Amino acid sequence: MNDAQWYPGTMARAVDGLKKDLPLVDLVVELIDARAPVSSRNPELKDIIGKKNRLILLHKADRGERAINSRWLLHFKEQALPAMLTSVQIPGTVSSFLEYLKTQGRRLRSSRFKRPLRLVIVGIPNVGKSTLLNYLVGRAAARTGDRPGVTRGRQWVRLLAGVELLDTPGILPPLLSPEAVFPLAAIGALPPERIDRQQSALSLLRYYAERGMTSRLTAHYGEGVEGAPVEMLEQIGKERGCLLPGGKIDLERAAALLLAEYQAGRLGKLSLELPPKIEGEGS
Ligand SMILES: Nc1nc2c(ncn2[C@@H]2O[C@H](COP(=O)(O)OP(=O)(O)OP(=O)(O)O)[C@@H](O)[C@H]2O)c(=O)[nH]1
Ligand SMILES: [Mg+2]
Repeated sequence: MNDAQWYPGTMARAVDGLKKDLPLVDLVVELIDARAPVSSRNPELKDIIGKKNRLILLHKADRGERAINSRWLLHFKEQALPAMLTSVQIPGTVSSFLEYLKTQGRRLRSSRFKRPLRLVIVGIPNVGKSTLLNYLVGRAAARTGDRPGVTRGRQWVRLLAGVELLDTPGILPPLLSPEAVFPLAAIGALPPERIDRQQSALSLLRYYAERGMTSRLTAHYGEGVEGAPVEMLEQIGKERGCLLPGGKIDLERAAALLLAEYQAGRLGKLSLELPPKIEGEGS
């Protein structure tokens, strides 16, 4: 599938907008999802922004596993890519980000440019761009929503003395490789009509099993959730009363419920992608 096709129009406009805005900014903040740092990045961004400074925010860090979040940070460090963990649920992380901006702003002011640091936040749909912006600005400067593709307009906002933020839609298309479909569906980055809920739910259940974490599911849905992924989904449907007329289990509803509960963080922290092994680390 061509990734330009899956979000027609909106994506092309967002990328064009970003290209126009780039000459105005000093720093591009790439918001990615800490649970899926591979799939939630746009691989073309590097070429789009060229030599411009970049900072990666592994956002929604509250939803990722702490140890894995830290390993991802190390991974980006090893690639010489500046990165930080952020979450609007963990205020200290946003303060650290602001400190970083303050330092960069000071650096720019004392350089020959003598002007504020200007930045733009970009990221794939639903990664938390508007929420973070609202949090930073401290008022509802941008609309937020739990559906992809909500932001439309754009504006400059003054974040700190010497730091200005451009609120663009900044929506980048993720690359829809076969491996990316499940993590992107699980983090809510795909339009609902593009998601095969049952497949995504089965992938999520298989992933819990692979990670040896099915006890999370039994703790939440009951001891009977075991066996192959489809059996687990059936059991979840049974436990939650997802039944079709005639008493058959409504797997579609069970799948939607599981995905919604994962997205709402009700199943605990779960990182969906693991960083490559770090040198010297045990298995
Ligand atoms: N757990 C958690 N949820 C967050 C965080 N930041 C944002 N969210 C939630 O993520 C969802 C999407 O947030 P938005 O700010 O609308 O995302 P966006 O990137 O602007 O999305 P589009 O405008 O559709 O591209 C909302 O339900 C937010 O409440 C965070 O740090 N942690
Ligand atoms: Mg938005």
